[in-house]
Amino acid sequence: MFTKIDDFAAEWTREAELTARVMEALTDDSLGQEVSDGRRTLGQIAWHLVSSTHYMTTLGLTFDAPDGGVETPVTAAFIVAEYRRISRALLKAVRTQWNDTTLLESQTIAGEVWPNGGSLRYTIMHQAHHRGQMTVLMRQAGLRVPEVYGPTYDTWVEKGLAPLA
Ligand code: NI
Repeated sequence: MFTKIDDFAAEWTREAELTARVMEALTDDSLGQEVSDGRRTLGQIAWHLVSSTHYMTTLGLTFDAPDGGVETPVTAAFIVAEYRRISRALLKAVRTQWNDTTLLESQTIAGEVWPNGGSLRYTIMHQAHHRGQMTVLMRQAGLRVPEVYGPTYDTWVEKGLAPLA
């Protein structure tokens, strides 16, 4: 969990940029790529990362909801623009409405007691989880995936190295 606002701010800034870069590689056609028949699509997962960020308002932070509501938008450009807006809004809300003491305070979420600093950690882990799902679906949709935590297949090849797999 986070005990310092500055630590969260630094990590969220890095992570949000990684997420936005992945989203910027989306195309409108790719948004319909399904996890499996009839299951969630790439567009729905990308939009989930926008809309789920707003969940932090239930913990007492105040910031604007995504413009697209709960329906998954049909353009990739809209999704990434809203992601950039709401990821900045979350950071601003945390910086201006919480402090290091607030991070140690707990709230009950679905019957479980969570310190606010733990909820912020969860928000980052949850985002990384769905971002990983996105990169697999993007490959399946024929897109090139940007580097997230290390080289991709393409960047290994471009460096003249044998890809690991
Ligand atoms: Ni989720």
